[in-house]
Amino acid sequence: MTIIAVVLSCVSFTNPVVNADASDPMPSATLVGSKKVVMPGESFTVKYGITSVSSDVYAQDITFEFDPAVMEYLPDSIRSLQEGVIIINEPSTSTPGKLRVLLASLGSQYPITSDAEIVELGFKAADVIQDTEGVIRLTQAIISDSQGEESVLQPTSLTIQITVNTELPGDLNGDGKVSIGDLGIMAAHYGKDSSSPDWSKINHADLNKDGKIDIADLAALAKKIVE
Ligand SMILES: [Ca+2]
Ligand SMILES: [Ca+2]
Repeated sequence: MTIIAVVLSCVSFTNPVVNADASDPMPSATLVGSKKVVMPGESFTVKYGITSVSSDVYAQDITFEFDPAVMEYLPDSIRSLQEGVIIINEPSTSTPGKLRVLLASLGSQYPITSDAEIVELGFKAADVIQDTEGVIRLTQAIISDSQGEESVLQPTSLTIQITVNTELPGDLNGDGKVSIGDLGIMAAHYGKDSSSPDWSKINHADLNKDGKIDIADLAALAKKIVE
C-alpha cells in the first residue's frame, strides 16, 4: 500500500502596494485666520502660505476674492512674513472684493523652499445686522521657480463667521428684535423679584434694573415694541 501524500503548497502572491507617488504631493496654498468668529465691524487678519512645494519658489502671483458686502480689505495692511520676500504691489482696492498680490524673493539667498506662511493681510467685517458667513477665497495662486517654471497651487478658502451681538435691551427671546414675543416672556415672569429662585435666568426682563419685574417694565417694553 502506497500512501501518496499530496502536498499542496499555497503560494501567496503579495501584490506590491502601488504608491500613488505620495512622495510628490501637489503644492497647495493655505489660508489661516486670526479669528474664526468676529463681531460686525471687528478686524481680523488672514495669513497666506504654501505647503508641499517641490522646487524653490522665487515669485508668486496670488488673487484673493471675497464678498465686499460682508468684509473689506484694510488698505496698506498687507505685510510679508518672510525675510527677503517682498510685496511688489500694494494690492489695488479698485475692484471691490478682489485683491491681486505679486511677491518676489530678493535674490538667490531668499527662495521659499518649504512650508511657509508668507504674507498677512488685514480685513474688517462689515456692519452686518444678522449672522453672516464671510468667505475669503484664494482663486488663483501661481508660483515660479528660478528657471521661470510656473506651477498653479491648489485653490483654498477660509470661512469667517460674523456673529451679531443680540444684547438688545428688551429682546428677551434673542431673535434680534423687540416685539410681542418678548412681552410674552416678561408677562410670564411678572411679579418676580430678586428673591425669586430663577432670578438669574430672568433678570434681563427687569428693564429698569430696580430688582423686580412689574408694571414699569411692562410699560417700558410696550414703548419699545410700538416705537
Ligand atoms: Ca425679541
Ligand atoms: Ca423692573
